[in-house]
Amino acid sequence: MKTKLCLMAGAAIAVAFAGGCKPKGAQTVISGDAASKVYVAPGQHDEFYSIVSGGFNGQMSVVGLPSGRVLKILPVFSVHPENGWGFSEESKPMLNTSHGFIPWDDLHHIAISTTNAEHDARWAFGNANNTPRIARVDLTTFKTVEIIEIPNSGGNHSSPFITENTEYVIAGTRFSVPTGDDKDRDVAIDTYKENFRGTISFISVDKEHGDMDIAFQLEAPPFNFDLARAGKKKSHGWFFFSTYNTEMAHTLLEVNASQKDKDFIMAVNWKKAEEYIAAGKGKKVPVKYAHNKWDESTHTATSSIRTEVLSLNPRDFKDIVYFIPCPKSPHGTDTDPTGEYIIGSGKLAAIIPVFSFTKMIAAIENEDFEGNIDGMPVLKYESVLHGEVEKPGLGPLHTEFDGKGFAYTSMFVSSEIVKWNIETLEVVDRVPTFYSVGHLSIPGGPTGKPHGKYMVAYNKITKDRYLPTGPELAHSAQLYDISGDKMQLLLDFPTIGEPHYAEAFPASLIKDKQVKFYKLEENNHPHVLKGIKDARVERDGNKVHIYLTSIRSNFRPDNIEGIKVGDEVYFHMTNLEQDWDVPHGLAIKGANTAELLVMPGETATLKWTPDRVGIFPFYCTDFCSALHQEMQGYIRISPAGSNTPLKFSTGAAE
Ligand code: RUQ
Ligand code: CUA
Repeated sequence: MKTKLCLMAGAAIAVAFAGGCKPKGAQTVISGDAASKVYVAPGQHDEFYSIVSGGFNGQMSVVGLPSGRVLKILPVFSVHPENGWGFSEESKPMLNTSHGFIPWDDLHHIAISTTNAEHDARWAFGNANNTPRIARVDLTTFKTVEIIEIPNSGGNHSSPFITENTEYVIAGTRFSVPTGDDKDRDVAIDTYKENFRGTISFISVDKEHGDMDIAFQLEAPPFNFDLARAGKKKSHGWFFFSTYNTEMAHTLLEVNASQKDKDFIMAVNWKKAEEYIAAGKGKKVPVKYAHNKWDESTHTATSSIRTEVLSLNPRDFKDIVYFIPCPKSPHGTDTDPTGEYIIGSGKLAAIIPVFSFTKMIAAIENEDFEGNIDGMPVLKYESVLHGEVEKPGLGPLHTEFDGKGFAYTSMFVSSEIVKWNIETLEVVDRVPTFYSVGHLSIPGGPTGKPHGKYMVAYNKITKDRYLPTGPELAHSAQLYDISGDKMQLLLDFPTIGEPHYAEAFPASLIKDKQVKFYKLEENNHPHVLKGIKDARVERDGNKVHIYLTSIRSNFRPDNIEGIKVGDEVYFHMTNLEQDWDVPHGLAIKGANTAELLVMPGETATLKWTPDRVGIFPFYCTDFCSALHQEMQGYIRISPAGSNTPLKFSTGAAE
């Protein structure tokens, strides 16, 4: 995405602003008090958690602010050798899809759960862009606990965004695609306008437990849906989607999707859609998608395939969808903390339009329309407009808010952040970023109650900011103090993967709610061991189950014989520890998989098919005590068909 976005401005802008990605005066000096503002003394905690998308590495990282320290990398649409995620038998189903096991995706956006439009930080949601999925991470365990695949979608970029009480997580398709059965989908690409469809999925979230379910899908014209934001407070009940390629081009979009002067923000009255669904107006359509859930009690994921989705065509109901003209190929669309203003950031536009929710409602009531798309009204730009921010800079992408009446917009092409007054639309400050900035993140920034104080810019191009590391350089995050009138750059830190969006919230919301260990008596894994006396080995045909315990600092059993080449060996390891921060690892020579890293009170399974005769050591990978290096064992592998008797020693029984 790096250099491509820089060029995306199309021929005209590319010529006019070539080289515009690197601002002048790039070596700006940081004043002396900056260091003390980000200094978190040894033993002290950061004030905010920030959950940062990993982009093409498929993970989320957890970063403390203001220090910029990375606290954790958590696998979402990725495998993670560090803890065996996607390698253990229990976690593999989390990455199942209707296409089979997919261990990677491109994660762009984070949504932190809210109640009354304020962060409650119970869950973090993330999108898979490539093979459309939405994940939910539990913020008491920092574990991915649910992944739902999105049918009838291609390029799940306009997601996940949430409504103010986390009633719904939405997923809008970036690439429209033909839907329906095989013959409906096997069409010529140049029949795009007739046969391709956009879809917006509304995924309900259970209030208590967070479980997701696709409540309904809205059909939409075959535009590209880029980003979205829910209305809040006065605009609660509405959702706003930015669209581009309303030209409906299917080739050379760089030019062909930049023809029109204005694209649209699609406003959706989802409360209305909900009413129609409740009244039975949805139509069941056959689809195929996976729904994967992690069960905290069995420490195991299950995957089921669903075959139906409820679809609603807003063309049949004249009061669900309205289009607001918006210049020009808008990327971000953002709603301010009051819910009154809707900001569209046209990548190729010279101004930033700010729309008024109140005016939109009036325009709808007065039928102040300039046309329609498939029968769905297009509102008049002037009727909905609150005003335009003049000369903001070049290439506006995303806007965040500080809760004090100001908006901050990232300018990709001119590499700067512009601060402006939401009421008066006056630009009050601007600072350079190093370099081309994508998303911004202010703690609480997208909610009804921003915490202000800091802003992080996630930049696409790093150039000379860090020690070089070969052809690919670390992406950069830059932390600004926004507590005063002027934005002040404080810190520059490298990121994991390519962050797109991030959300930050006060650490106090979750830090005392962290799960410290899993209670052994509540472990319902079918292969759990409740004590070392149960440690054993059992053969079942060519399958061998090794029931293993780990506790500082031994494995039971630790000497195992009678296993043969060609056997399928399952290590079911239960970590018997009941104390915070004492995982044990398990690694076996020659196993074609990652290690296991088993949390206290948890059971996990590693599968191994030994391919040769010999003695195979296994050991604990996590330095768990002074006798960690003693935490080891041996397995003897005999030739296939040999009759070495099954034998194991647990220390207890002998
Ligand atoms: S994107 S840099 Cu959110 Cu994928 Cu805007
Ligand atoms: Cu257990 Cu090292």
